[in-house]
Amino acid sequence: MRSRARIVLTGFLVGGFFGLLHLILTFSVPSYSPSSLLSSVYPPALHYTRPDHAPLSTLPRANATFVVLCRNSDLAGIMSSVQQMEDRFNKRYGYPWVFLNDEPFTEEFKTRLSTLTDAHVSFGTIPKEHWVQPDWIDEERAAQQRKSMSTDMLHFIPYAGSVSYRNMCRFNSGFFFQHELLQPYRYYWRVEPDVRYFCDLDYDPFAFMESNGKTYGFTVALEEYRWTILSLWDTVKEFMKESPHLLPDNNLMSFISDDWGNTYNYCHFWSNFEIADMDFWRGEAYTKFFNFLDQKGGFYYERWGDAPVHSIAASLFLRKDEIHFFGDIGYRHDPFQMCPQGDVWTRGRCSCNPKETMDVGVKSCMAKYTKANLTDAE
Ligand SMILES: Nc1nc2c(ncn2[C@@H]2O[C@H](COP(=O)(O)OP(=O)(O)OP(=O)(O)O)[C@@H](O)[C@H]2O)c(=O)[nH]1
Ligand SMILES: *[C@@H]1O[C@H](CO)[C@@H](O)[C@H](O)[C@H]1NC(C)=O
Ligand SMILES: [Mg+2]
Repeated sequence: MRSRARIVLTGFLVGGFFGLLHLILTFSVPSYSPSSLLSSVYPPALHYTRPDHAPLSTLPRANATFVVLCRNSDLAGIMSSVQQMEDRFNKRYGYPWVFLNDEPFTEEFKTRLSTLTDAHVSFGTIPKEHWVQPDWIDEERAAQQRKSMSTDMLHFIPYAGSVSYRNMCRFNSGFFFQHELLQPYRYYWRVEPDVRYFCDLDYDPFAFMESNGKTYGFTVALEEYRWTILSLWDTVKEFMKESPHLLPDNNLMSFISDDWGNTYNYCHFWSNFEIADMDFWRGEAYTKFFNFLDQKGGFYYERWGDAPVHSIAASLFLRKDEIHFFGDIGYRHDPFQMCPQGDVWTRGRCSCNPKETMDVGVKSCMAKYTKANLTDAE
């Protein structure tokens, strides 16, 4: 009896000690910092540093890179996207990653992203003049517009009051491909935080673009919120009148307009996924087009998105055969997704619900794309 009592007592003491320790650790450290606490618990060997010469795939690669624009606060979401891309495709190919931010990336961000791939990774800060609202924008007018768009009770306009969102849209429209870290490359695949890649990719889409003469690739085509681009099409028409020679005959005009260019039907490619050729954005037609749009101020007075801007340019300045629908790359960016159909779905071992896909539905523009793609130039 006595010894059992002692065991019980010891149990209480030991349990109490650890319980107290737990309490102290949980509550008595108000500025609980995971990294400092963990570094005292885990042995240093667990702090991963990527070797200088990590093994890369020996496959011949296209002149291409992944590109990510994000904030330090997007860390968790972008780790998830990068890991999926590596698992589904890039661990077999070793294409480099370029991360861009309007502020410097933190050391933690860089370390954590570098651990997810064996490929070359680089981190860049965006020059101010490629990001901030230019001086010649009338801030009073822009502020007034932001206010009336965000208090518009009739239409829901996402990010109506945000300046940084507008900076982001303008940067993605006219500047990302000018960043010095992207100069060595021609093709890019844009990746965003918190997206899903549903399928294994058993071929190289960059090499596909190159060998098939493709310039712009997409997965989701849908309608844009019209209240963000009220004067965009009039501006585009003005540009077309000025520079008709930039439009090839067999372009994709009938994807974006139901009346031969008189009005915009709001169809666009969802630019959070893009596999495309930066030399197109760097070329004459797009440079003139972007500068024309930019000086109208619609990136700030309205909220022109890079998706309609890229899509309109691709549909006007490219031949339709230069645009490619990646119907085999299952992809989700909330709240929409494209899930491959038929045997493509099996080949890629896709994990998405094939019934949920933007190929169909009221807001989808895939029917229009398919029709426009089949119709010969008038
Ligand atoms: N560095 C930086 N990146 C940004 C900023 N705003 C947006 N981004 C990035 O730009 C891309 C598009 O922004 P999102 O906030 O995803 O915009 P969205 O896709 O239209 O909308 P949701 O994803 O539904 O919020 C993402 O990769 C973001 O991480 C910013 O102010 N700074
Ligand atoms: C890759 O493409 C870029 C942009 O077109 C070009 O400047 C660069 O020389 C190319 N690199 C190679 C190795 O072909
Ligand atoms: Mg997004």
